[in-house]
Amino acid sequence: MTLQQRVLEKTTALKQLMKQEGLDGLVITNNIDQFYILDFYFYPAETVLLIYEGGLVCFTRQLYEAPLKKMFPFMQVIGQDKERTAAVVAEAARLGLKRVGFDAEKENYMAGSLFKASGFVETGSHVSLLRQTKDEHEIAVLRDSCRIAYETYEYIKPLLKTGVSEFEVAAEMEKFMRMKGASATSFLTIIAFGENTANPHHETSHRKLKDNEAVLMDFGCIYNGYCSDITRSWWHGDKEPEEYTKIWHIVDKARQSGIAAEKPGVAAQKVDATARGIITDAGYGEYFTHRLGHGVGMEIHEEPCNDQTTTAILKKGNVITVEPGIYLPGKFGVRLEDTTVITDTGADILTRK
Ligand SMILES: [Mn+2]
Repeated sequence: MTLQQRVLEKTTALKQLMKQEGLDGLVITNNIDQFYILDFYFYPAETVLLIYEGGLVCFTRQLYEAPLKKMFPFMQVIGQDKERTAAVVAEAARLGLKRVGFDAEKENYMAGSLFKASGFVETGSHVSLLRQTKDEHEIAVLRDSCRIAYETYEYIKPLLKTGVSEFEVAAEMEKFMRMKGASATSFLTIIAFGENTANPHHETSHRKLKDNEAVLMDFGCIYNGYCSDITRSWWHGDKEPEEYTKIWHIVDKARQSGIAAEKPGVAAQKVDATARGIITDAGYGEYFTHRLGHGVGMEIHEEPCNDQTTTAILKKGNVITVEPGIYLPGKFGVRLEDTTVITDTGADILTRK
């Protein structure tokens, strides 16, 4: 599929959603949403897209005007370095648009106030809704991104020697991912040794690895615009405590049961409940202190979320993590995480070779 066809497919889907809500125009100011639609990365707050039945208008920095016109001959490009919000309002009036929506969740207060004062209406996140369901092209890219993360784990595991610091390990992994073509990490790489593994959101530090202690790593990369997310935990040394082995296997069973529960039509809440049930039944419920997982795509945390209160129903093309954990304060913790995609009949693990 050409870039033009992909843009057309996405704008057509958006126009469908706009129609359902009685909108004849929609402004998109979030740069990741813009990246999703155009496959072109703008920095935050430098571009506004206006979609309407008859076309697509892009208000952006002067320097992008010529290259964008070339890339997207079907798009009207207006290079304007200042007062873009007012220009969008003026253009909507010139086009005779009656009801223009803006994303109330993502809009910043200043621009949102001006849009509202100009008669634009607050709407939900239409682009976020589309982004929840990944198409074949997106799944292929996510598969590559997750494969790189998995290969990084395989690469680094034998290199973890006593005396190495959490920072050194993180740096080595991040270099490996960049060499594989990743543009960045998908979030701050978490490397935890010893008692640090009992803190689910540990901040990587100068702490050095000692003999016989727990290791936990939670990381991912951004590859061609899409994020990966993986967590692995293991014992460094030959004197693995019985309790560590025990909780590792409980968490692994919870991870496998969660993934086995995933399929189209199933409530995301039920996937959380299935995995959580394994940990609770084993007597460690109070030590699993976070949600089971979250959607992954162009951003590391997207919908649908995999927790105890969500009303989301899983659909083919959703990409979500399953990441149960048990954290024993002051001692050690185990978390095992895979990124998965919902298929016709179940779920596929993406964080693998
Ligand atoms: Mn995660």
